[in-house]
Amino acid sequence: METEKICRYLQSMLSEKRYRHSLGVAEEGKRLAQYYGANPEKAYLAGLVHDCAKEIDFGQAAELLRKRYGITPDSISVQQPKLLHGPLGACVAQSEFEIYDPEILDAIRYHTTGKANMSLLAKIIYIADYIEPNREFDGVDQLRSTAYSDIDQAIIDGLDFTICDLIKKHFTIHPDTVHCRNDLLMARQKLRKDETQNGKEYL
Ligand code: DGI
Ligand code: FE
Ligand code: FE
Repeated sequence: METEKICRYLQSMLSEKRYRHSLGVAEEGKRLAQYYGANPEKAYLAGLVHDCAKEIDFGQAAELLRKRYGITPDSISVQQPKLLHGPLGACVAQSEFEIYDPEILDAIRYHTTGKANMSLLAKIIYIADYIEPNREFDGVDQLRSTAYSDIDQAIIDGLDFTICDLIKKHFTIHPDTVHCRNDLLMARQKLRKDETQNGKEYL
């Protein structure tokens, strides 16, 4: 489906504020993709539609996933139905917007929790969602600057922020959120270890 048609469709599904946020994530995603050498068109499209299922009634989301798309949601997401808008969004993007690119669908599916072994595109959408120009929270400018110097660190910082907030509210933490953070921290430690070991060889 052409982008213009997707935009019109999205406007009918989302509040004005959520639609503006989606355009912000699309633009930020495109910028990050240009900066990190990912595909800017894919990033724009993924950003544009990432929240397409956000305003589907919480009560209906699990049922829709099961009955219409044949997907059984995990128990944490059923208990916290906000978490369903990523997986449901990937289904809607495919069935309504005719998006079939698995990398784009994956970026939409995991944009809330992240996951282990994220593609560069998925990382870009995760962090673009956090730092797009309409976002305002303490520390957003710092996170914006980290996003353009070290994207993995920016995602770790975003996850830390989300996890701390969830803990303060006594909310559940989705295993994908934990796996994503562990994966990035382990990769970071491995990199450091490799650097140290390589350093020693030159001594
Ligand atoms: O859809 P957006 O508002 O643009 O942003 P998002 O898709 O990142 O959703 C953020 C919400 O998701 C926020 O209310 C916190 C919640 N969330 C993120 N990770 C987890 C989570 N909630 C639970 N229970 N567990 C998580 O791991
Ligand atoms: Fe979202
Ligand atoms: Fe979003």
